[in-house]
Amino acid sequence: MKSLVANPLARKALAPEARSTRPRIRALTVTAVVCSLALAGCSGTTKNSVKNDDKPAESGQKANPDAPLKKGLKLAFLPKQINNPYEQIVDNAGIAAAKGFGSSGKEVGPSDAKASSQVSYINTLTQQRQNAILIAANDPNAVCGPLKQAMKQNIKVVAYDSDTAKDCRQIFINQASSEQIGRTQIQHIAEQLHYKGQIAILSATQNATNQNTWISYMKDELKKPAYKNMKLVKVAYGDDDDQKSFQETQGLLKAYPKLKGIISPTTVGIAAAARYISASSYKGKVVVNGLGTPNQMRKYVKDGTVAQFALWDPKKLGKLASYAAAALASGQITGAEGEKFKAGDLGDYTVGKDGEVILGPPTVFDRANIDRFNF
Ligand code: RAM
Repeated sequence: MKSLVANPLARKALAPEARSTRPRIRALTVTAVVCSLALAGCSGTTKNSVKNDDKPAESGQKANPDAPLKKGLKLAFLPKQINNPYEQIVDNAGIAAAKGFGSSGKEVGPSDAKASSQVSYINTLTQQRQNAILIAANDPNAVCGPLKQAMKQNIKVVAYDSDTAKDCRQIFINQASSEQIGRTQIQHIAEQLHYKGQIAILSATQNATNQNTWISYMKDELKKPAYKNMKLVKVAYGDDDDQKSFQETQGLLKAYPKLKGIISPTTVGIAAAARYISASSYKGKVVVNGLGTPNQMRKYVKDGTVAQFALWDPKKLGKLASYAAAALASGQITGAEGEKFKAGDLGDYTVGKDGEVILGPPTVFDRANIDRFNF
C-alpha cells in the first residue's frame, strides 16, 4: 500500500509513518509506542472508554489461517446514517467486494446519526441471521448490548469508521491511526494560520466516537508550545446534518468575530462550512480545513474557499471491512492480536491490539492534486 500524500507541506506535517513505504506496519508500531508514552487507551476510536478486563465473546475460539474463505456469506453494512455520501461510498465498495468473493452484502440504516438510531437495525439483522454485521457506530455504548446479542448467536461484528466498545465487536477497521488524524488536523491548520489566532471545531454528533477521539488528540496537540498563540474557542456540533452544520458555521462566525479557522473532521461538516463561507464575506479570510471527499470539496478548492483538506480512500475502507468480516465468518481469524488475513488486492493485514486493523495513512488534497481523485 502506498502513501498518497502529494502536498509537500503536508508531507512535512504528517507523522513519520505516513511517509514510509511500509506505512501500515510502521503506523501500528509508532501508534503503539506513542500511545504507551503519552495517552492511555489508544484503542480504536474509543479513547479511555473501554474496560480492559472484558473478553470478546469469541475469545474461546481458535483461528484457522488456512480455512478457505466461505462463499454465500451474508454481510450487512450499518452506516452512521444512510444518506451520508461518504458512508455510501464505503458501503458500496464493501458490498462490491463481497460479491467479488462469492458472497453478498447489503446496506441498511437510519436517516440520522443519533446515539440509539442503529439499535433496531441491529436487532433486525440478528433476527435475519446475517453472517456479519459491519457497523460505523454512532455511539460506543448504545449499540453495545444488541451487538453482544448478535455475537452470542455467532454473528460476526466488525466496526469500521467509528468504533464501539471493544468487547462489543470482534474487529475495528480504523481508517488510519486516530492519533495521526487528530494531530495532523491541528498541524495543517496551524501552518495555514502561521501558528496564530482563534480556531473552532465543527464536529459531527456529540457522541461520535471517531470524531471525539480525533478531537481529544487535537486538544492534546494544541498543548504544545508551538501553538501558544492559537486558541480553540469552541467545539460545535453539526450532527452530520448538512443544514445544521451550515447553521453552526454561521453561528460560530457570528459568535467569534476574531475566528481565523475552522477544522471540520467530518465530510458532512466541512462541505457545509465551505458552502457557507464561499458565499460570505469570510471567504479568503477564514481558513477551513478538515476531512472531506474530493468530489464534495472540489468546487470550494477551485473557488479558493478551501486550500487543503484530508481523507483516506473510503472505497478501500469498505473493501477491507468486507474481507475482515468474511475472514471472521470463515474462521480464518477471531479478532485476536497478531492474526493475519488477506484483503484481496489490498494485500495482507494483521490484527493489532484490541482487535484494531489500520487501513493506512490519509491523503491530503489541494488544488494541485484534487483532480486526480474521483470519490
Ligand atoms: C463523516 C462521518 C464519518 C467520518 C467522515 C470523515 O462522513 O462522520 O464517520 O469518518 O465524516
